[in-house]
Amino acid sequence: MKSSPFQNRLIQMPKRFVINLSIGLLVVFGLLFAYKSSSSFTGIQQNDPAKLGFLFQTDKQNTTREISFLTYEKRFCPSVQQCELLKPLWNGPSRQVMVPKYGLTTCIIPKNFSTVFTSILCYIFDAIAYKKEVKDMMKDTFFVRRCQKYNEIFTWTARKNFQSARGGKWRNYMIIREPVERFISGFVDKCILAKTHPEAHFNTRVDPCYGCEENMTCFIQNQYESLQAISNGKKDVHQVENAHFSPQTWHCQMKEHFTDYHFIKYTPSKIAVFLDELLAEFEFFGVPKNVTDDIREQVVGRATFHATSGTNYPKRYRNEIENSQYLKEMLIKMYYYDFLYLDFELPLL
Ligand SMILES: *[C@@H]1O[C@H](CO)[C@@H](O)[C@H](O)[C@H]1NC(C)=O
Ligand SMILES: *[C@@H]1O[C@H](CO)[C@@H](O)[C@H](O)[C@H]1NC(C)=O
Ligand SMILES: *[C@@H]1O[C@H](CO)[C@@H](O)[C@H](O)[C@H]1NC(C)=O
Ligand SMILES: CC(=O)N[C@H]1CO[C@H](CO)[C@@H](O)[C@@H]1O
Repeated sequence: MKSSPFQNRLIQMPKRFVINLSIGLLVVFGLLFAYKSSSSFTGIQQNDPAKLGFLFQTDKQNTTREISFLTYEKRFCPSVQQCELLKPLWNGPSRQVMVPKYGLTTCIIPKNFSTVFTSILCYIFDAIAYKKEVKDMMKDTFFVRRCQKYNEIFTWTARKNFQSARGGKWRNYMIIREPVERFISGFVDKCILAKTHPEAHFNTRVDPCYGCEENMTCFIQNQYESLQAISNGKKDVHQVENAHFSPQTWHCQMKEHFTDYHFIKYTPSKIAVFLDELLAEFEFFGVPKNVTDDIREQVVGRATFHATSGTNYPKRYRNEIENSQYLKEMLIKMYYYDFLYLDFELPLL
């Protein structure tokens, strides 16, 4: 279980800063000078973790990543007025699930697996009651959610109503996905497969997928405009499309709480490895072995949450993206700050 290297770096920052202060400063000034556009250069905008030295925390050995991000930022965001990148860390929804008994929490970014994760936390929240009431945890879906009324909250401040049994300490998980993979999976799930799954309620959604059918170019244009409107306060985020395609860094009050989270990268094809790591952590924090074993048994090997993987669609759309400069640019404009803050590589243009 690794937290984002960025986060690790952040935690170790004070020490590193002391050691690397002079080198670091030289590199920073060097970079700024190299871009010699300090007047129009937006840097990462104000009020975000960049102020903590995030982007400019250049390792002497390796500035490739930082330089490539700065290059893209300069290209798509030459000034605040002409910025095509979606805003960083805009505060969208923040649904949190609390497990005081073991001092564990998670903030949920909507997507297929988040439902499963919510059920897992509900199970460990009260294993005995859960076992009695829920026969099949994979059927404890979003619309059922046994625990909803007991341990779900929607703001960071509401956490004060809960006491962690681990001396007031909380381990705050956040499950994140590679932005392009997440986009493809969301598109296939919400715009294509949903049409043939009655429980996905495609037909009762308002203007589902902007009427784009299977046209990803059409969809991404509309989705980008919709998110821009939201971040400018002109639209509400509560709509299936916006909830699933808004940047991950727009969720969970990351603007204030980025450094409080323990990030875990999730890839559906590696669910078994992922669960092993997660459940080993749970055991470390005191969750009984018979409970984690039961979770493993009920979740691994069940196909529900890789709904899209049995089809050809993900491959088809991945190819389409790889061959389209336009789609790649749109993905960068939408998810630049996800790539940056959550430590993923930008698509190459
Ligand atoms: C430098 O960054 C590149 C791209 O992220 C990475 O592949 C490489 O391993 C890094 N090198 C070192 C020495 O960290
Ligand atoms: C997909 O949508 C775009 C933008 O709306 C449009 O220009 C293009 O012709 C559409 N492609 C197909 C195959 O319909
Ligand atoms: C786990 O074991 C404990 C103690 O042996 C027992 O009380 C509990 O019911 C078990 N839980 C499950 C889910 O099997
Ligand atoms: C666990 C869960 O919510 N799985 C859902 C994932 O998405 C597919 C397709 O929309 C559903 O059929 C699953 O129930």
